Amino acid sequence: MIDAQSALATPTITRREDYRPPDWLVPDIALDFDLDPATTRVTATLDVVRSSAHDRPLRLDGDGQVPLRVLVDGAAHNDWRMDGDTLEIALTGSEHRIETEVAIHPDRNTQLMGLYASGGNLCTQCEAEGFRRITFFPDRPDVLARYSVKMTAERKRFPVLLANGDPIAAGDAGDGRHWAEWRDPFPKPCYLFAMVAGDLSANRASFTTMSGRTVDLAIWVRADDLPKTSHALAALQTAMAWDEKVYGREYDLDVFNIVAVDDFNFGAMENKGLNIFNSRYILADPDTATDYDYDAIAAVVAHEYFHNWSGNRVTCRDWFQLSLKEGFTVFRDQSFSADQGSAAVKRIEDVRGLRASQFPEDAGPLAHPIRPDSYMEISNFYTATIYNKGAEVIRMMAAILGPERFRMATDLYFDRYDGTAATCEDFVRCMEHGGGVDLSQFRRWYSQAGTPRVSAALDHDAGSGRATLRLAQHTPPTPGQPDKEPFVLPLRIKLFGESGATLSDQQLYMLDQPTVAITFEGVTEHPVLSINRGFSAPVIIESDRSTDELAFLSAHDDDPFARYEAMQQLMLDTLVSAVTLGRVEHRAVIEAVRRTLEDPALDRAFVAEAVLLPSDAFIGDQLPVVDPDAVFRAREALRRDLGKSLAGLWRSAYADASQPGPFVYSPAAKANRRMRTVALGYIAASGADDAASLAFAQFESADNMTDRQGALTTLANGTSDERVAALDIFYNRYSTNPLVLDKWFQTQALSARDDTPAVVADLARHPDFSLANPNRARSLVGAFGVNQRAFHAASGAGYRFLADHLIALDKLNPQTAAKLLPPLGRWRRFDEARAALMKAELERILATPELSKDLFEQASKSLAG
Ligand code: B3K
Ligand code: ZN
Repeated sequence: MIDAQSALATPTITRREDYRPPDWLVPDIALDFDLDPATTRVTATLDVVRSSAHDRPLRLDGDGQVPLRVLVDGAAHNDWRMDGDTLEIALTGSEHRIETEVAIHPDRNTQLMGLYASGGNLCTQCEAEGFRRITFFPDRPDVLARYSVKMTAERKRFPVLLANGDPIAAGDAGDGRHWAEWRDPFPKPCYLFAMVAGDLSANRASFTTMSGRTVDLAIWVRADDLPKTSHALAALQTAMAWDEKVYGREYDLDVFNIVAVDDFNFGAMENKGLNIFNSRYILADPDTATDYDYDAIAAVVAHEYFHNWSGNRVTCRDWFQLSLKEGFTVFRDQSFSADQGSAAVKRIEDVRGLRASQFPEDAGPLAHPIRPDSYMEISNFYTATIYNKGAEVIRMMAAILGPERFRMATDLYFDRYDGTAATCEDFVRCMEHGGGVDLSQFRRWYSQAGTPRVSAALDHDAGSGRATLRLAQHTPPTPGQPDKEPFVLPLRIKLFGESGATLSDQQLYMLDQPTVAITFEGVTEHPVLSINRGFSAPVIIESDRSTDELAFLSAHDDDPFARYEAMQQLMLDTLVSAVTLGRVEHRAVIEAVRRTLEDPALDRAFVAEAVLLPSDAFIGDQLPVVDPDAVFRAREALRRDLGKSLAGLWRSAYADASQPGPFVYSPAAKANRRMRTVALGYIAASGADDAASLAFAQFESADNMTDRQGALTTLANGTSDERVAALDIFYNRYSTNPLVLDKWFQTQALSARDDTPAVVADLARHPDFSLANPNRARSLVGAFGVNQRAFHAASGAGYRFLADHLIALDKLNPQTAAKLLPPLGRWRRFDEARAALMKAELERILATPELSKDLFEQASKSLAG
């Protein structure tokens, strides 16, 4: 049974302003698990302490269970009652020992929250509120307890028994069963509890910390998968060393375990000393994982590891503070990844991700500040806003403070709040005290939603040599926030002369007023404005820069991000005028791409990103009303023109990037592979006769998944016979590897072909398709939802498909269903006919009996917004 919500009842709203400290603390808890997939018995012994002089009862959260018994101080106790799912126990003293026992059913747990079965093993997921599905407890992050955990299970099926902290003892329990005991000395909130029982093998290594302690590291997977764990293990060691060097943070237990499971609601989980991962963020070898996968694995391993300090040692007071740990930890993992390869390309990828997922969120019905004020279901707030915009907000503070003062401020934060549950306000105060700055107005980033728009106009008076830059900021209304106060926007600005000379050195300008005029003296030639360099503020810049100026910056700006940005703007301007005015003028883009391809000084990894056109969705975001077909046609026309006009350059880029050699995962080799597939895409776009055979040859001869999938994607977008052959070969070769099969589904769901909606509908009936596995559901239903043209087919078939699958998935796994809803909520951005079809599907979802509160919240807000 999932917790069902009647479609008619409105779920309760939790509000930030209602926060009250806990009535009862739980300094210690002992858990005893008698494990079995069908029925697991959980005995919990809680030492509870009244937190102040009050007479309120002890209230322990549950979810679906009833206590089989309740003991207080060792004796049966009758003064308890169930208030819905909450166990309420009347207590007289200030300290008591409470013992409860429940029975739970891991193999019936399709929500994958609490204790569940995956691939024959048992594992847990507790964040945010899954612990209450395991046992009765005050399930809130500001109740920190020391855990000791005993597990007993059948030895043959579950030879490995893991929990948080350090292993204490193990032994035989008779009857083919065995037991193990673990203890975590660090008090933690229950969302960080974890336990795993399974038939697993470990890839082991060790790490010597800065103070000379040895930590035993292990990554646990199915024995067959062991060879695919070396990349993740190396990334873990690199991340541990990086956190010592950059933040002075040392690991604190004797062991650090990671377990990979196939059924997981998101990427991974930072449970203290026992991270649990979606196997897609652990398993990699050249044959099955792309460079993108390798990078993502290192980033997620680092992210979860970094949480040991930003999240675990210092945790969140309540779930409204989620960005305290997530925004900061994303910023830390982004900085880590930037240090491992090309920082410029990493910044480009991060900003592209922000624009693809966070900007639309900020512009739509689900917009919320990085510190929300209310929620119905907290699982719905693990969003791009909390994570990625949250990271941008930390990045801005780091830029304002500068590296040394930022480090002093983070030291102060870790020092001051170690072992406690803190707030975003606590963090900002540390930035102020440690950094010696006043962030009063800056705090608006925590309370106001929406993406600020900054208009920038530069005037030059040649006679006086004075240039005036007029900046104005405006943030559009978001749900519940009609009027916005001005933000503090740190903007990196530089002026170039058209000769390439620097007319004004880079400065970090703090825009904190609605409008401002900045003057530059001694500007002797026509200045070109380079603004928001490095994407120093997460805003939309609206500038009056001409095509020539953008072309100049795309060739000469010395900030690689700004250079990329100028190219993107040039492409966007070209595509938007093709869509809105029907004006097809591709010359400037073609010349800019030509210069970039021909510039020998540029890193190939950068070139491969810079020559890519903006996505359909991002082009759509620039239009008052999105016309998905017109956007697609305009983009395809420009791609074809680029392919044809620069045919020779694509061929030589392809050849240069195809130098033979064994697979290596290095920045240079990655850049080559990226360039090869980008060039192949343009060769195919040009309509060249040999494009399909070239792609097929790459597909067949590839010794790695990056090249193979790159070729498959190119073929999957086209109409050649090779497409069918390649899809079949790929399927047969990888039919037993679920992670690669996900790619097979995803590539088809993202295809630019006209028949994608029909293909996707067929794939949903494929024997390998299942909604029960979140990765598989996302690979088809999730990918289709972001394929702008296919999803928004005028018939409304795409909307119906998504709604059908969300309704079905909600019965199994509401959290994953709710995550896939946002594309339907974007109806205000489309024409009336599409908007009406989208709204009808949202209404159909809302009319579904026993809808979860997860899906109810997303659908009702999407309809209202
Ligand atoms: N903290 C987890 C996310 C939990 C999501 C719960 N719905 C992983 C992470 O951000 O590192
Ligand atoms: Zn995180």
